Amino acid sequence: MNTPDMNERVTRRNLLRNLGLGVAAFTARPLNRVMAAAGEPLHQPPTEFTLPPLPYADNALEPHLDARTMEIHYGKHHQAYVNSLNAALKGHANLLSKPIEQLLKNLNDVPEKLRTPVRNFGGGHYNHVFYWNCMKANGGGEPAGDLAKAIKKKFGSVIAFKQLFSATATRHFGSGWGWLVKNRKGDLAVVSTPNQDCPLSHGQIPLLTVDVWEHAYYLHYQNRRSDFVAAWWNVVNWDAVAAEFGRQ
Ligand code: MN3
Repeated sequence: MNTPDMNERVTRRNLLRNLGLGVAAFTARPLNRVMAAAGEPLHQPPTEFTLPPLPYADNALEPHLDARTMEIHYGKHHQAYVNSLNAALKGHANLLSKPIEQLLKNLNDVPEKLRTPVRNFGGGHYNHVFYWNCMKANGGGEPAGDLAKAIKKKFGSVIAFKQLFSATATRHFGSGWGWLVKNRKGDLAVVSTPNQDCPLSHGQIPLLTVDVWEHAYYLHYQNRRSDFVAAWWNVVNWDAVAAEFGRQ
């Protein structure tokens, strides 16, 4: 005998099947989003920003980045940037449907009233997605191929590059990010940005980043930012960095 819950579930599933969306769409998206699509073309532009899945488990980067830090950093801090961005842009469908990269690259095209929220919350969203993707379980080691050649050409050696990057990230005053970027001339550069500012807004292409906000390390490393950055090299996903380098 069906319980009311089961009946409801069956009814929803039939509805989705009738809409041609299938159970996969039902499980992948909140029901209200699927229901809103009823009667609309299936390939609507996105109507809000969403938190993409973390590309690994919360504890995948241990012992270098602990599970509790990852859980709060991703599930609370990153989610809050996404929520705040959506709230700030509510009613601006033309902005909500654009890729975040595009908004950050062209901040001056964003209406002045919305520029600061896009810079802060949009930057917070983009920077965190980029950061998660720069790391993996059993990462670390050395860059290879064309990326390694470019690093050696610019900085003299991989060690010299790592020293400069670590020093830049560690000495950045206050909250912010350390980056390896490609600048306007196509040269590699190590920079830091304050708050949630994104290199894309300065005409730079991000290749690698480390989050040096205290929330990124305080639970495990307390005030020892340099220890965190030193440990972080052990989870760098050099394949992802090389892919960004090759893509641009
Ligand atoms: Mn952060």
